[in-house]
Parts: sequence; C-alpha cells; structure tokens
Amino acid sequence: MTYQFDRVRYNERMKWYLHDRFGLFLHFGLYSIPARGEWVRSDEEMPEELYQPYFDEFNPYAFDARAWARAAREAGMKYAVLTAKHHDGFCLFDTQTTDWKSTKTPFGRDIVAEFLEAFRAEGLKVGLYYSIIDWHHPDFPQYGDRQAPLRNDPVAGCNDKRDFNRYLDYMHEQVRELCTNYGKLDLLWFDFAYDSPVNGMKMRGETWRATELMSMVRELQPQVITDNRLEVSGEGYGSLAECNPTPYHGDFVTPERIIPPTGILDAEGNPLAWESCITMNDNWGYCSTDTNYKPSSLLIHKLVECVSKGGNLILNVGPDATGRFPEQSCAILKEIGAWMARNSQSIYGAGMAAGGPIEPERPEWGRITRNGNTYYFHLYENALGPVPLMGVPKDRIESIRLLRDGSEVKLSTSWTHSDYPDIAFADLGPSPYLPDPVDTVLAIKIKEN
Ligand code: H79
Repeated sequence: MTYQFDRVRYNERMKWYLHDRFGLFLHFGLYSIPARGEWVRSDEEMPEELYQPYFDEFNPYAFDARAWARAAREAGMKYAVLTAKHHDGFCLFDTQTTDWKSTKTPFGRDIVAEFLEAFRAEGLKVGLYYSIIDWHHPDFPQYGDRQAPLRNDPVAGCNDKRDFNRYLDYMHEQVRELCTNYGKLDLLWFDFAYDSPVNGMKMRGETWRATELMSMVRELQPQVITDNRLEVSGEGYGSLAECNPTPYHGDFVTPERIIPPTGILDAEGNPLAWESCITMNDNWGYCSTDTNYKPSSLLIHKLVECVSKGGNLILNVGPDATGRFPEQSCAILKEIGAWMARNSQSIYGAGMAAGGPIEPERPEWGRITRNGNTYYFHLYENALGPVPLMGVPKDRIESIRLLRDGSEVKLSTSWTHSDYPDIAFADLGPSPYLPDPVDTVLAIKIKEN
C-alpha cells in the first residue's frame, strides 16, 4: 500500500513521520563528562585507559527522562531519537553482549528504557540512534583516531587478529536486543556507512551485512522506519534516490548540518522524505566551551525552511554529565515552543507549496508551507505597505487569518496596487506591520477549483 503525501509516495508506516516534521535528537554518553563533543576519544586519540575513567565515574544523578520528554513536547517536537550507542561503543541500555554499558557504571540504570517510557508517556514517537562503528570493541578494526582505523579496513584485509565478522555478530545482536526488549520502536537511526579516505574501500551496505540486519529489524519491528545510513552518509542520497533500492535503503535521507538547497528528489523527479539533523551550537555531544548557540528565531526559520522544501528537522540537545539539558538549550526549546503553540498548524501535516517538482525559488519576503488548500505565508520582512501574495490565485481566496491569533486579514483595496490587478495584497494594518517577523504567519485558504 502506498501513501501519498506531498506527492511523496511512501508506506503507511511513514505517515506519522511525514506529518510530524519536527523531532529531538539526543546525544548522551560518557563523552558528556569530558564535555568536548562526542568525537573526543577519536579527536584526542585517547587510548582506552584514558577513556575508562569516564565509565568508572558515570553518574548523571539529575537525569530525569520525564523532564526531557516534557521539554520536547513543550517545544512542539513530535518524536525523539536517543543515542543508544555512539561511536565510542558505550551502551545506554542493558545489553547482554558487553559490560560497557550504563547499567555497569555507578549510575546503574537502563537509560534507553527510561527514555522510551517517558517519551511515549508524553505522546511522542520514539527512536534510537545506533552507531554501526565501534571504537571500543576489540574486533572492530580501528583504534580511536580518525585515520588509523582505515589503515586496517576490514575490506582491505586486517593486519592483526581482529575478526570483523565477530564484531558484526555482536553489533547485530545488540540491534536484536533493542528491537526485542523495549517494545515498539518507531524509528531506528543507523550511523554511518562511509568510504575509506585512506584506501577508498567502501564501508557500506553489505560490509555491515546490511541485508541480514534489515531483515531482522523488519521481522522484529514491522512498523519501524529507518534512515539511509547503512549505505550512505553525505555522498549521495542512497539507492532509494537512485530508484534502484537495496533491501536496506532506509526510508528517509539524512542531510547532516545542512538543509538541502532544493529539497530532495529521486532520479525520476519524485520528492523523497528527508530529515535535516541540526545542532543548536556546534556539537552533538555536550561541549562546555561551545556557547555558539543559534538564536531560536533562526532555528524556527530553519524548521519552516525544511517543511517548505518537503523535509523534517531533527534538532539536537546534548545533555551534560549531570543528565540535564544545557540552560541555553532549554531556553531555545521554550522559545520554539512558544512559537509552535501559536503556529504549529503551518508545520504539522504541512509540506511544500509547489505544485510540481520542488521550486528552488523562494519568495523574497519569507517562505511558504502548505497543507492541502491552505497556504501558510511565513513573513520575515516588512512589505512597504500591504503584502503581495505572490502565487496565490486572487479570485480563489476564501479567507486569510493571522495564525498566531486567528484574526481576520483583509485584502487591500488601495489604489496603489492598481498596476497589479492579478496579485492579491494582504492588508496587515498600520505600521509596524510585522512587530515580530518570526511570528507573522498568514493562513490563506483557497477554494477548490
Ligand atoms: O552523531 C553525530 C555525529 O557524531 C555523527 N553523525 C551525527 C548525527 C557523525 N559521525 N561521523 N560523522 C558524523 C562524519 C564524520 C566523517 C569523517 Fe571520516 C570522520 C570524515 C573523516 C573522519 C568516516 C571516518 C569517514 C572517514 C573516516
């Protein structure tokens, strides 16, 4: 069965995802203690002995999954994805495959289980991020820095006693546990396949026994949706976009720290589902010195931009070593939440306005999202007087409302527009027309043709 949304053809199980549009990414783990980002072990080429102390002291005493879930819901987020395991191999769940897990630290708790329970209770869809690479496992052919592992690529032939298949058994078993022991998962976010920059070998797809992995996932979690990173991350959109899907192609494309300038089409010109993953500052994992937070107004613009191009936004928070969200992250979530409380109709269930293939052009004054017959004009800029509603059929306008308070907006009848008889102008009243540029969204209802 196919589901048609925004001219994106997908399975029923993608329906919630295409509707919900806005999610929370959570990067939490041992790296929250050194607080220099989630790549710290690799970046600083830390041997195991230097990383082990973080495991020995891991005790995020203020961790409260319900507080996280409330913050996400109040921000208007509809789903959340937590790092069950990042590249450092540390498991936030009670796996039987290793002791390198939260339940063996002083904290002693299954963070994945608490996360899932709390977020489900707040009505959010739940997802788990799982890194297929592993800097901790003795059979994973790498050591921890960015380049050394690739001298020892499994596909290039190991130069020591490491048995890559043994690692794959372990990795598959962990995914099996996650898909078996934690109830229904809505989303799995695998990270990440890549090309070796050293020898060019492809650490993609079947290198990870991806067909076998996905058929297990499908069997255990028939409704789950997955990202496309068993085959790509960064270079290209994957086999679904090439219209030649592998068994492990995944359901959505995952542009990282970028919003695709023209949205994403497959080789036949059909829009694909995609999700930009974006950080609030410049790190995924908590970084105590990184105060380079984007203003909430910009992040709201980015959410609108994603939806206007037919995509989702998943915005990251990296909780600190006590288990709390950083203060700036909380403030940003609150500000976004205030906007969503007023304007989320322009986000949920909405998509791009264009009728045909995605139009890369955007209006000069803002962006447009659309849900069926309602167009949402997000005004970022004062017009010099009434706002020209470019692209809206003038004689089919049924109503215009200011979304934030539901108030009627009338069409302008000013003589100054008589040179543009085909364009409707919305009269937002006397100056200042846009007291808060971010919060001025017009809902324009169009009559059926
Ligand atoms: O979890 C966040 C990041 O830590 C993770 N994805 C998001 C969601 C991420 N891991 N890696 N990357 C993003 C990109 C890294 C690419 C490179 Fe490399 C690392 C280029 C060079 C070193 C991978 C390894 C490709 C070549 C070697």
